[in-house]
Amino acid sequence: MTDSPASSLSSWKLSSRVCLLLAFLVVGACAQSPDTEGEASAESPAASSQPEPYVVEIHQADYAFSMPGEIPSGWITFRAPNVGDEHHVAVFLRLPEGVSRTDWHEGVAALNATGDLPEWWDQLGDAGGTGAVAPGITAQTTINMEPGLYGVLCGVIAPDGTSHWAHGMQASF
Ligand SMILES: [Cu+2]
Repeated sequence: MTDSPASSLSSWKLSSRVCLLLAFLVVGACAQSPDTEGEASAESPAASSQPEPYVVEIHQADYAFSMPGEIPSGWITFRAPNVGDEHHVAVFLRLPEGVSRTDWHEGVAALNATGDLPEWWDQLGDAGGTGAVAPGITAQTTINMEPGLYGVLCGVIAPDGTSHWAHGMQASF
């Protein structure tokens, strides 16, 4: 026996911390399972073998989104740096059946011009998005995206009293 009681105690503390860390990782994995079980059970026998999520960058400026127009379905991590001088948010809205991306952009333009909502506006589906972030901050969220078309809006109000989307902060994918 070469270990002193003190070093045995410190190695016990270390291993208990490792166990605590592993417990957090297991809890984290379990917390995701209700959403992932459909596809994960067929392809991914263990959490450690799952591929990294597909990452999409959404640059938020005053007043425009810069992001890809095509994104795969499935688990997507959206990273949204705010490179502007005002707060920004990226809200994803799933377009209803029969509404094209052109319809979306024309509908938002008409809303800005007249205040009239397009007839399909109440059929838009909430599809998540990133929270409001201050200038210089990056928001990040991971969402299981269903196949389909999506509109993106920033609804923050500019100093002139109109929405950021009315200033052009809208996109689609
Ligand atoms: Cu904005």
